[in-house]
Amino acid sequence: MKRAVTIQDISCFGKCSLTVALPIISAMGIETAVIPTAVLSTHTGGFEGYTFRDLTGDIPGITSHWKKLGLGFDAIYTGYLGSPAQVEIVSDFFDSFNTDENFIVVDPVMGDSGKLYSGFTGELVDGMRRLCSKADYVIPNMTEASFLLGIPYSEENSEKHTKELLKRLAELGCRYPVLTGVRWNEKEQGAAAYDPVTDTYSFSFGEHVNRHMHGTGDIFASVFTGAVTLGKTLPQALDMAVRFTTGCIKATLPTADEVWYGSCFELCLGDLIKYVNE
Ligand code: PXL
Repeated sequence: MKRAVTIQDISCFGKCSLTVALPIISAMGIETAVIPTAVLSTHTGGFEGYTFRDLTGDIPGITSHWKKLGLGFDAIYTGYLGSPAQVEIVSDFFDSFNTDENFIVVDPVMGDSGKLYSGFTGELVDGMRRLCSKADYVIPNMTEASFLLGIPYSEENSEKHTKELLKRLAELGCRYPVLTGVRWNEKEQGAAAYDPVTDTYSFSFGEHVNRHMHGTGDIFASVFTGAVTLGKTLPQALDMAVRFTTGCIKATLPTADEVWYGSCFELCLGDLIKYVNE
């Protein structure tokens, strides 16, 4: 059985980060170890007065215990990280557990719609940029890509712009950049990836639903990580992640009043298992 470890926060309410990654990657038939980086009463995007307990201090102890046990992982996947200090400690985790046989996915969760999430500063962006240089796959949205590249966020969304962003993201040092929130027309939304070695781009699109839903980036990154762990190619992983994320958004629409509560991905897990076995 394949084994992944995912390193991100637990938002106790408001489906995102670990409460999304753990069920999704597990449903794909992959053992999923976790390192919770913080415990929040809710995520930070849409709720007032959330609590935040930082667990950075626990990570070195978990790392050294796992090292003593001789544990290894086929995939290492990071999401929301709460502080620049935490990013450095996760970077040490990569040094301890990265091998020639496994791979690292960094979802540089930092913001959306041109803005950084609550509590994040340029120092966190700098740390994330360094973390991305150690990754095999990085999965920013358009906002995160512009912060990583130090360029102004632009509403421009065209094939030319997508390709330019991907090329520049590859220069940060990761092996394969993957960009989400790609939308060249009113009807479709999807994701794009770039392989700098062969200089090839992959694109995948689903129906565009004009409704922002919280946690969809985490859903995408979880499925993408699971698919690569199972040996799918980059275009196949991209397709599976776009297909499942689009399905989750559509399944949420009938009850989508409080979209910051997250999307109804649970209703779509059966489809995901089918995609894995196709
Ligand atoms: O979905 C990304 C995410 C994860 N974790 C926390 C967040 C967010 C986005 O706002 O606040 C705590």
